[in-house]
Amino acid sequence: MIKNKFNRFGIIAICLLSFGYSCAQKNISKNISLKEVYKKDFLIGTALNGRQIEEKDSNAVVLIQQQFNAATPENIMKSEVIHPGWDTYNFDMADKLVALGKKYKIKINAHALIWHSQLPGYVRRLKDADSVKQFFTNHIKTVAGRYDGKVFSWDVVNEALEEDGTMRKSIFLEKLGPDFVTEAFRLAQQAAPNTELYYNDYNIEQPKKRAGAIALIKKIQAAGVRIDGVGIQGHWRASNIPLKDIEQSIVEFSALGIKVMFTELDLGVLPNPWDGDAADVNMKAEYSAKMNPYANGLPDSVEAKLTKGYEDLFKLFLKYKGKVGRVTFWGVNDSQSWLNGWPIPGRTNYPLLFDRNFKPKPAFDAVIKLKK
Ligand code: 9MR
Repeated sequence: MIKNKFNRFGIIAICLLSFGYSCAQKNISKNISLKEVYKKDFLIGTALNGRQIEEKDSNAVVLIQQQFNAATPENIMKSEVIHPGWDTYNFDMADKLVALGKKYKIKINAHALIWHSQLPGYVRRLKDADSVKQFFTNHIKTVAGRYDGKVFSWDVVNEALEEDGTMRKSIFLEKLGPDFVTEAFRLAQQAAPNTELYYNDYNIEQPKKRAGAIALIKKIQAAGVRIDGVGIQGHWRASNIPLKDIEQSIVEFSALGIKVMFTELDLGVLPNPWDGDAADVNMKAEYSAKMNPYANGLPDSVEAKLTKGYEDLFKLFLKYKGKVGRVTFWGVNDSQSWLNGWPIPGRTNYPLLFDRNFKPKPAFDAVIKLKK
């Protein structure tokens, strides 16, 4: 009898405890929200892939609406997807993204209007300057025009610079000359008068590339063309975040009278086959188990580095909250990150604030704590 009573009591106690635990779990995601905590400081964004835009990934959908008030399409507005033939446009996914933004009150940053990468095959094969010019003009007018006022902002030109600050040797530089950046903004300004217009690139916090970006932005401004902001992508390594350069960049870019955005933030924790950080999608290296050391989980010491990295960065972003307009993570959770496949395919990386089970990581807590 006594034993039975104890059993019953024990079962009730276990139920109460687990009920409390699941409430606590819900509270983490229900009540603590990055976008709420940072709402007076800057927008908090995420990159969205196709499945997330179509709301096929229900766990992601929960986080997207709770945590973010800005979103960038990871791939579906790039020219190879949205403009697959000379006279053919595919607006299906971009329209769905705009609808998602409306539904969850998420500001959409469209990405990327003019970019040398992920171009449709027919553009890569163009030989004469006139045809390239025609594609360039039609593309900007049609795509930016369609989404004017429906998206909040555009990455008008993406990655037009080399590491030394000179212009990247792309099809646009080769066929249209160095003024193509100013021209892209001029056309975007006409097609999308109600949309903010940004220049976006990686490593532009680095002094030489930053100087190139500043020269580019000044040139656009000197031509009387509108540019509203600059996006520093922010693909860094947790163990090597260039905080001083980032701070200097916020100061120098904002002195040009434009907003500074961190547009593709992720902090890789895996060994890099080369020195330095980059985000050039054409760079690839061979897989080896040695280069994938955390396939079965992240050691506490590395997790701590990641947490500290995010804490340092957000401290800096908060210091300049009047100048920083948005901080966007390049993915909702670790499983989605491009860093699992680049520069070495098939690795397990941990660069974001939510883990593979959509649970907030210690780095999330650290970022939230800065505001408590
Ligand atoms: O995250 C994107 C990945 O899914 C694509 O395969 C890749 C292809 O070019 O592009 C990735 O996003 C890039 C972004 O559009 C521009 N900056 C660098 C990003 C990471 O490569």
